[in-house]
Amino acid sequence: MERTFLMVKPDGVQRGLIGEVITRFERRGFKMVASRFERLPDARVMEHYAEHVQKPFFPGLKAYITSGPCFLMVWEGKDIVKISRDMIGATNPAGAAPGTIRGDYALEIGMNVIHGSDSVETANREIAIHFKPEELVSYTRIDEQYLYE
Ligand code: DAT
Ligand code: MG
Repeated sequence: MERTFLMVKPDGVQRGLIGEVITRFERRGFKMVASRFERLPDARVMEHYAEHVQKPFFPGLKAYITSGPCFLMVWEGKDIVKISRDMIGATNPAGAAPGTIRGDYALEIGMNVIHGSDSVETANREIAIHFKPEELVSYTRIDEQYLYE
């Protein structure tokens, strides 16, 4: 079963959207297998955003992502990487479709509420950056027999 790394960013935490985000993924049928509430240490920010460190927007991105606590999660389910990206919406909320998290709750690219891994490879990399293998909990949800045929 596929897993992905999702994180409610500091704006989402401050605006009280942790529950809304969790509810959307729970209702879709996905299963949370790990979570942590914390302010991201600088070293982990650099690792997580390695592909963006050299970009002009990185200083602002780093200041934003460390400006307050984040809610980090690992979720599991069939095709979750692609489906969660679809549920999150476009990087720039101005172009994010209504019904997506960014399309419903955000206005600007630098305050876009949530992070989600963009490929299975990225998901595995990001999960390993933020969680130890023993922090991921394997269990069966009682509704799985009515989610998977
Ligand atoms: P996503 O979060 O949709 O995967 P990304 O990986 O390209 O997008 O970028 C990571 C974050 O960096 C993104 O959520 C917001 C910020 N960002 C990306 N491009 C930006 C830009 N051109 N200006 C300002 N912030 C940007
Ligand atoms: Mg990305």
